Amino acid sequence: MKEQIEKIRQSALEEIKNANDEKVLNDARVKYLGKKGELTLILRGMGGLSSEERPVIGSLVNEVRDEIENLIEERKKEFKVAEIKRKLETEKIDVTMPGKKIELGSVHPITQIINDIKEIFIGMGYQIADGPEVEFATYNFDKLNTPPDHPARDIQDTFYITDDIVLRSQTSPVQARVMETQKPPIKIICPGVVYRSDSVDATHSPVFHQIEGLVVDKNISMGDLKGTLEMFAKKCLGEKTQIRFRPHHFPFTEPSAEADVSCFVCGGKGCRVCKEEGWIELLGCGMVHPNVLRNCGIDPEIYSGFAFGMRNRKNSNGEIWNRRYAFII
Ligand code: 2NM
Repeated sequence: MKEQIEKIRQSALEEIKNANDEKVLNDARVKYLGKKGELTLILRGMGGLSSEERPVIGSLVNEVRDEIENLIEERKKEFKVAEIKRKLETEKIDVTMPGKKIELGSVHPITQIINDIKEIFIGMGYQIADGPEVEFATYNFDKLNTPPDHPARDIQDTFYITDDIVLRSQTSPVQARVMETQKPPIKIICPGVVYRSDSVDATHSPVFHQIEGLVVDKNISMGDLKGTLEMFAKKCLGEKTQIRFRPHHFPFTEPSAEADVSCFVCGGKGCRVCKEEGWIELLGCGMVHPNVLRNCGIDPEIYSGFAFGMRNRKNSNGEIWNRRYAFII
């Protein structure tokens, strides 16, 4: 029996010494010291031994068991130390390394041009106004002298929430609200998103940005309108920019006009951008219709005003490829 125990000792110690991971150690523990382990079986079989042999074999088994256990523990510690060493070597942090670059992004081109235009008008003494994008049809149409049978009110063109509530198709309802609540002099611009029932194509989007302006005071004339918009065009597109006015029609202004600017690419000679015209359409404008003033609680016998509106246009690739183009009708 002694030889058998000696054999077990030899092979157990051999296995444990050669182990190269913890699993092998655990397997060895089960194999030799587990419930059905080789050493355990020897202990169980000691019943048949003489009373002299029993304590000798018993203490030998205990000695071998301790030896095996100690070696297993020792090897486990070795593995732990090796693992820590490996981690220390592979997971070094160099605190002097530059940090990860955080991408900042940039201001959207439409926001950039809106900000520029706001600055120009703030510099001329204007205030910025805003209002709801979901708007009463009265504010979007009726107060602005746009009667119920006007084509712009067709469900083909405007998004209706109910019969009386629409997604605003222009920012003029903001101006109607300002006229109702503030006394002249009024000098405001209203930048914002507007909605029209258009399918997306190269030059259309159902959601787009608009900037409208309104001045109401005593003695405001078409001369004020022309001077203001000329100043704006030069500040926005360059001091060499020329502006011209063509008669037009809008329900909320009388007289009404459209304004073109000399092409800021070719200076007016004609090029691809201005389609060889030398001029590019910039905005719509006019003297506020007396009905509009009256509808908003302002006496047209005392006050007059001008208004204008411009919207952003996509280029033929469906993108704004130069922020100068962003607000050209
Ligand atoms: C335009 C063209 C002409 C306009 C009119 C008004 C208001 F509220 F005073 F009646 N706001 N904006 C207006 C005038 C807008 O957009 C092309």
